[in-house]
Amino acid sequence: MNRIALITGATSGIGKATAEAFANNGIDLILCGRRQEVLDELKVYFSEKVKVTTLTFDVRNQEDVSNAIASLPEEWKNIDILVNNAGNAHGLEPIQQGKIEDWDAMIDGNVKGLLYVSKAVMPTMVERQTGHIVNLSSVAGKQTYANGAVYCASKSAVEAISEGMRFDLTQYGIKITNIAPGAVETDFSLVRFKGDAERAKKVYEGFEPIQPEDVADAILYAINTPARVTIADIVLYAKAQAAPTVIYRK
Ligand code: 8X3
Repeated sequence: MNRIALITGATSGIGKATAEAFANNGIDLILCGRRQEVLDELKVYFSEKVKVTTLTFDVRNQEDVSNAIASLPEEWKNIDILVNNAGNAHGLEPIQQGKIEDWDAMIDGNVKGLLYVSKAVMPTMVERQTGHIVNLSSVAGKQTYANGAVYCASKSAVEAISEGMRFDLTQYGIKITNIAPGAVETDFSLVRFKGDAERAKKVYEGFEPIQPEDVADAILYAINTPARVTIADIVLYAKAQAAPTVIYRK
């Protein structure tokens, strides 16, 4: 029987690339996102390889998260792999100029959203004494940078939650993997800069950024190790990147 993975933020970027990598490895998919039409397209596309179902919710809405996951039919309930990928950056400015709505979006999505989804999935993993939770953190969670206080704080929280989950869930045979990517070329910067495509483009100019497929590859490695091995933490930098804000451009 195929393993079952639930992926949040599956409609684009790292989430979508992870879905592709999992489908190519015969892992059935529960694709979660906010855009129903994109989820429907992906369902058709991945169904050629594996079984696929979709759930439409915003991770920030606890009731929707809990209802959606509870609505899964019996054959989808035994989730083997949870990929907590949904998350975004909103704004890049000194903290005194930060916008409350941006702070709320980052804390609610990157931190509380991850908790809401995990809350709905962990009990069955504990009951079954097996499972693997992959949390998408960031190098921003390991090192704070100027103008990024709240985004970095939200990803620091993910780091702490990954560690905490490992303390609490290891005894139930559940593996926790924390993945911290650096500069990945997705719509991350477009969202951070609120649709300013010019500014977003500049982030990835003059060097070769990580591609979503590279992160998916790391996730695939982590979930395919022998049962005796837990990959606790993976940090990925672009080759030209030495720290979150140190990138050697040509
Ligand atoms: C995204 C990576 O370095 O832009 O999480 O914060 S960075």
